[in-house]
Amino acid sequence: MVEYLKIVYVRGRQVLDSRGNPAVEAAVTVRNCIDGELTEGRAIVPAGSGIGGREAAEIRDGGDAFMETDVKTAARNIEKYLQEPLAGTEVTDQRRIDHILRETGGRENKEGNLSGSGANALLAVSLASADAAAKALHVPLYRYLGGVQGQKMPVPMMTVIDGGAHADNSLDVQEFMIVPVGADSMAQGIEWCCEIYRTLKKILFNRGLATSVGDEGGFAPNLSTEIEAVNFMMEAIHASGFEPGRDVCISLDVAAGTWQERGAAGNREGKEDGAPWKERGNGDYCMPKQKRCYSSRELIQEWEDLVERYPVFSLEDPLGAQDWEGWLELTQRLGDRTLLVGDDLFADAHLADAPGENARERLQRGIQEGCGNAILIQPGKIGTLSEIMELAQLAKEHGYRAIISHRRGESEDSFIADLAVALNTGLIKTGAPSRGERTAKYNQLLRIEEELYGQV
Ligand code: 2PG
Ligand code: MG
Repeated sequence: MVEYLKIVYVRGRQVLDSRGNPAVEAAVTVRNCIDGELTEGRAIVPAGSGIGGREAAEIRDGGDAFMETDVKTAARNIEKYLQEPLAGTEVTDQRRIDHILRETGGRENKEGNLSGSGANALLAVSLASADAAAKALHVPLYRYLGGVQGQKMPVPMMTVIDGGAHADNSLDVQEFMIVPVGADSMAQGIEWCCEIYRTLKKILFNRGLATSVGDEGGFAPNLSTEIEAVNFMMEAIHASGFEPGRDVCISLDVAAGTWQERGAAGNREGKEDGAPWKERGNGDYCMPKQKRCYSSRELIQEWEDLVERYPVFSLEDPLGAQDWEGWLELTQRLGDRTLLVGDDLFADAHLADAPGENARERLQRGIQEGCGNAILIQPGKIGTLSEIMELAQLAKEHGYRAIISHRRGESEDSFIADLAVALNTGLIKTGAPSRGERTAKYNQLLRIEEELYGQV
């Protein structure tokens, strides 16, 4: 391969995510072999809820109780372990870079640092390399990543109410979203959603409910049921002058795996018994806040009723990641009417009972067994950029929709906006139209749309 843009430095630093938690930023500097010019690319890898170590190995201990020193160590390790193997590599050879990252990161070393738990550091370098390449070539990132083909603006799946692990309110469903399916453009879709978001705020305020926001910028009122939340959304859609189903649909990220976690309180009578999930062992889903429990079968029925009553565009993780049987039944019953999105279902690498399984293998299993019809792609849960692209391709080849997604803990880095356009996934999930780390993605999408299609 002709060497044109060589990597000269690879650095890491600890920066902040949107919750004040530490995150890893990587900086990759390349030298143009023709004129000697130096260009730096950067990327910050965000973090999620990190349910009990089920997520692909970040340098954290999962969840909020992060180990500060470990994030710092991960950042330092970028230079310590990756500078040497990457120096001199052609930065446009992304596959080679990612191969080197996997080889180096997967190797045991005495400190045990980059092995396994350095996934966020590796991804940061992988994305920063692409950013450096695009900048050095003076092409927009989406075009560098997607070439001539990357031109489809995604429909935003915009969060308007937060619950579950993302907010300290009474709701157990993690995200309530609106999807402007009838909009003619990305810009119009964002405008519609913002109008509905503002209307919802007024409605909640007028009922004396809280309008403060959760981790992803959605409102976080205390409501007695999830249906109440859905009804407020429907009211806001109507009051903003849109027709539910035709103009705007509803999506939920249930994150039902969090209803099965060890220690999830509640029993079938609705009383808190504190019995840990594993000891109960009956396959039930227990809403940790509202203390209502469902069997897999009962929960499937709930989702069917919901889809019958409301214009549901998608249900993400409506069942737990180990409930393959339930997923099969749900897909048979609802798969032709709504998107059934696997997030934890497919990205739950390092499951205690399936060590070493990665997102690709889990998606392959889903495809073979007929579970779900869409995958949520959160870069932090997958691996390097090449692996993310391969996963999106695998989904596409088998008729699964792919949704590019943000994380709960985010940053101002808008890489996923460019990635969604480059991969033509047609869908992006990146929170509410509030909080700078969420609007950074929407604003970048607006710029890209203007560049591709002119002002709309
Ligand atoms: C999800 C994501 C993003 P987290 O579950 O889809 O909303 O949340 O970053 O907490 O995994
Ligand atoms: Mg999810």
